[in-house]
Amino acid sequence: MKTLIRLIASCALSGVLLAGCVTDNGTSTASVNAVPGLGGSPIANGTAGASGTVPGSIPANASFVAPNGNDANPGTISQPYRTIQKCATTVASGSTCEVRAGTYYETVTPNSGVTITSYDGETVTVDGTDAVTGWTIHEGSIYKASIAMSAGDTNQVFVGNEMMTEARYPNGNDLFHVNWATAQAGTSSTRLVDSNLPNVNWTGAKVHLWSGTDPWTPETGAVTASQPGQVTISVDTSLCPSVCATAGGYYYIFGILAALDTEREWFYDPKVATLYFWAPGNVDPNTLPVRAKQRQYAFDLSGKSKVTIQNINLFASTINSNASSTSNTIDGIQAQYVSHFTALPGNRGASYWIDHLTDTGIVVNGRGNILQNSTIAYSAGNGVAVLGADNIVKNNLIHHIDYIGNYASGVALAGNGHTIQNNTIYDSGRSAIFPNAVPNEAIPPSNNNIGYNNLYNGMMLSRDGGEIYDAEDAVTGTRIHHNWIHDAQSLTSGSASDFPVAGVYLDSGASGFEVDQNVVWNTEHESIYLHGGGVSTPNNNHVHNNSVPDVNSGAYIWLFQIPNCGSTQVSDNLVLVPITQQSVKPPCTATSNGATAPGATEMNASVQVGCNFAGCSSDAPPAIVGNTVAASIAKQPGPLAVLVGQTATFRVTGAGSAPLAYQWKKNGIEVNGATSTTYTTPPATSADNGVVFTVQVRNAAGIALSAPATLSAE
Ligand SMILES: [Ca+2]
Repeated sequence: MKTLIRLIASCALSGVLLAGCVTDNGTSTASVNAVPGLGGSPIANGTAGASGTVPGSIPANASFVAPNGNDANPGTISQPYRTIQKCATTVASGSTCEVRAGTYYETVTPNSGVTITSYDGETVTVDGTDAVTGWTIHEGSIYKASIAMSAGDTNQVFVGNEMMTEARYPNGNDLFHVNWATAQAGTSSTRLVDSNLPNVNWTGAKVHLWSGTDPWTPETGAVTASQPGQVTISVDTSLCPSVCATAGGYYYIFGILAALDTEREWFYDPKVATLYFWAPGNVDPNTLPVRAKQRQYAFDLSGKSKVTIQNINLFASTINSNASSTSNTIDGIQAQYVSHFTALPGNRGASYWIDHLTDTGIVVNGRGNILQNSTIAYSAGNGVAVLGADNIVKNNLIHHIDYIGNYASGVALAGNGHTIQNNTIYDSGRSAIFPNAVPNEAIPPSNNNIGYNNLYNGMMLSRDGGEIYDAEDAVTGTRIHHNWIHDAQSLTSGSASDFPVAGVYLDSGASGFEVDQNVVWNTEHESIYLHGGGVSTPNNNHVHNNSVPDVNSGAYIWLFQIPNCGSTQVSDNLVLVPITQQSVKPPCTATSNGATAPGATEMNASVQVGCNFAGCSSDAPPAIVGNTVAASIAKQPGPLAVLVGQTATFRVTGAGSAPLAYQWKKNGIEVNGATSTTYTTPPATSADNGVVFTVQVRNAAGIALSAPATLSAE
């Protein structure tokens, strides 16, 4: 490690090409030396769907679909079908549906063996929404429209492609920087006390809690009575005090017209089939492209085999499959807002922390299916649900997922024999990857290959979890290897702030995993955590040849409450903070770990980590020089919205060896005297709306620039 002096921190964000940096547009300084134990470069060259349609190459057995077509047509290029469904259920196995540019509002259930692709690279979108029209004034700036939507909790309203907010208290639009209300003294498991609560009758509303002594999941309940400054709630209390309404805990209220009090908010009343909406800018929504989600699936491959879906965009809808789906290929899709729900559980009595693990995101079920070269963004639940056996999820970009914050994940991985490789997964409410036995507890997630993924900004809305997390499963042959795992940081401090927010977390006796050749940094608490949970079966985990370029006091490998090590070994890990064994008697084997240990010897700069198209790259691991770690950004400053006349305080969490120096910048220009971890602006003027702040963090070994944080001032 002593040869590593050049900086490799913050490549993607610095705006300055440093040695070892590869930018999103594919330019590279190409001066990366092998960096034992740290390296690996996200390679950015080209766009998703590189293996897709070759322009001008039309198979002889192709039929055509176009927005100006007609399903009574023969499906030729001059007389195309109108719907993808007509084509995909008319043509024989082995045929191709070439879809012309346009947006299609349907759920397609194709014949087996059919390929569905965009024609000649044209832009094709299958959209789960329908237009909402016929708005009349309800009251003030609130309009209403008659529409039949779901009576459940999956409704979603857009203006164009922009998601609106289901009316709530307190107001806030950001899915991850949630504007929580805080319960006050007097709160109990069945009563929320808050003197800030607006004095309206909340009876009949829903309440969403992130609260308790160990709030590893949120949960949703009902408001059954309302008084000034407090409400009575009906919610599952079986996990109290871990997950439970309590003073200091967080909550918001929604699902009631009384919460609709600002622009962008909507409320749907299924009893009268009416949608209420306060449009952005207080305008008449008849002048806007208001859309409501009406279909869960763009494609349903249940029971289908050998279907290929290629180079198609999805909006507000996803792709489903079931245990009988085999050998299907999903390639080069761009999917936004794949799944949405608001209540945990959706069905009262279900286990809310594992709700929607199998029915959200792109559902890859059955056997021998492939999802590749695709981008999947924005989901309340999973990015991808993998079930069944022997499926492949590779070279995908998955981000802004699990904004509900339960166990739904970037990739929720049930079953066995799957390969999850070269994916970039960032900005997740809890885990990036969750190998798990749900829903079939009899099938542990064995023989899964989780490698070469770039996983970061996980655990944003959770506690007591990790970027890769498993609980209780006894597996064989599952390997977690050659991944970058970094910046797992809860966005909101509060109860249980000192609980694990880890890189790899094998919980409650999870056993049989091999964890090797990973590079783990800037995780909030614990880098790799083996929690035996007092389970007496052998722990049998093998943690070796990982590198942890992190000097934070919490950046250790932790073995806790393991009464039976079995074959567990922790060896050859490059760590700067000593490994901790606690309530492990006798201690498990731990040899050759430290600043001179071999570490992730195979992670040199030629190793591709994450996916390989625009948007896949991230900050690279910070350099280690001797025992010094270069500066980096552990927690990025978030966007802030204030009223004109108010100040705004931006915050960053830097990492690396002390001392760290900070310099905030406004639109790229240094702000005089703004040199700490926080920066408070002067009172905002309307001219400050849209101003971008960044912060540079520096130490003797390196320099890092944060992602931009925008100030909104209205
Ligand atoms: Ca509101």
